[in-house]
Amino acid sequence: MIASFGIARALVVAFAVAALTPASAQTPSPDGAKVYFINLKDGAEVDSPFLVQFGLSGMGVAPAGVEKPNTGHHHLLIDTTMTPEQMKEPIPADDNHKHFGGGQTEAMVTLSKGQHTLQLLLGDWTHIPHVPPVMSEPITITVR
Ligand SMILES: [Cu+2]
Repeated sequence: MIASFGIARALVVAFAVAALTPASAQTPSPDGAKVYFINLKDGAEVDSPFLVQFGLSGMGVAPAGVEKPNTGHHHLLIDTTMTPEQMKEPIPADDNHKHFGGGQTEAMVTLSKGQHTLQLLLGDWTHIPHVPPVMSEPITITVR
C-alpha cells in the first residue's frame, strides 16, 4: 500500500506539472500584428556590416523582462529556421538567433560574403514566440 500511495502521489505531481507548463506559457498576439524588414527586400545586395531596421505594426516594443500585453522584442534569425517545438520555447541565443532585448528597432549586422537568409521573429518578455507567432517572411540577401 505504501508503494501504490507513492505512485498515486507521483501521478498527481505529474498532472499538476502538465497543467502548468504547456499552452499557458505562451503570450497571445493581437489579430493582424506583423513584423517586417523596413529597409531590406528579398534579393537585396549589401556591403557588410549593414543596417537592418525592424518594423512592427499592431503591437509595441518592450524590453525583455517587461511583461506588458501586446508587446514583445525583436529577434533576427540568420541562416536558420525554427522548428514547431522551438516556437513554444525561449528563442535560442547564438550566432543564428540574435536578441534585441533592449527594445532596439534596428541593428548593424556583420555577415560573411555570399547569400544569407534573414527572418524577424517577435518574442515575449521571456523570449518565447507569441501565439499566433509574429514572424516575417524569410528574405534572402547577398553580401558583396
Ligand atoms: Cu529575446
